[in-house]
Amino acid sequence: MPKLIASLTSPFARKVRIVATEKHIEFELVIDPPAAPDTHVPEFNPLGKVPVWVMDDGHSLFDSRVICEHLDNISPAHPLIPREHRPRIAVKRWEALADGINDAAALIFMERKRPAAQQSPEWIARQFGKIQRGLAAMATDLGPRDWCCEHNYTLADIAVGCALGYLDLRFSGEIDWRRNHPTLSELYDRLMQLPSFKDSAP
Ligand SMILES: N[C@@H](CCC(=O)N[C@@H](CS)C(=O)NCC(=O)O)C(=O)O
Repeated sequence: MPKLIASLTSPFARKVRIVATEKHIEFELVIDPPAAPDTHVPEFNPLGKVPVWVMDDGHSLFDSRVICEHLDNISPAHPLIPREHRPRIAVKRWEALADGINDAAALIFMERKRPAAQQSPEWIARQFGKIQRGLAAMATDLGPRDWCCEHNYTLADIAVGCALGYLDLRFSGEIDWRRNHPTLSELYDRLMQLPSFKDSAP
């Protein structure tokens, strides 16, 4: 059985777990936080990041975008990335935006773990700017629709949901995305009805 090396808080790993579940692909979840001193993650991903998908022949795949595309291709269940060029690129753009919010959020989280004197408030503010602009762009692009793309549930919704969930985990009380962007709040509530989202909540 393939293995997913992950941490339980990683929004990128959550995206992969949700995709695998929607695609009915079985896997063994191996929890290995990459910042732990005894982590084995670099043995599977030279970049030392999770998620990593280890196939039955021992070949490993990273990062989450590559893994999600792989999973969408190997199972016919519930297509999550359109095959046609324009809608496909639209889904990938949503994913890039949501993942970019996660990158900025993770960087702030790590910066704040450094001794106070070594932290850069300007750099933290720069990352917050990416998150706030990213949220505004997602709300604008979603408009009044139920789902991000083509009126269907796709990888775009999964990626956005994982970013929103991660903001709740790291910045609840600091970034009020639900009040500022009610349509994103409705989208997240809709996603949290799905067992794949409920079961992977950080
Ligand atoms: N672009 C990567 C990002 C993965 C990533 O940043 N993962 C974080 C956990 S949320 C990590 O492993 N960080 C450890 C490190 O950067 O050393 C992906 O989509 O998989």
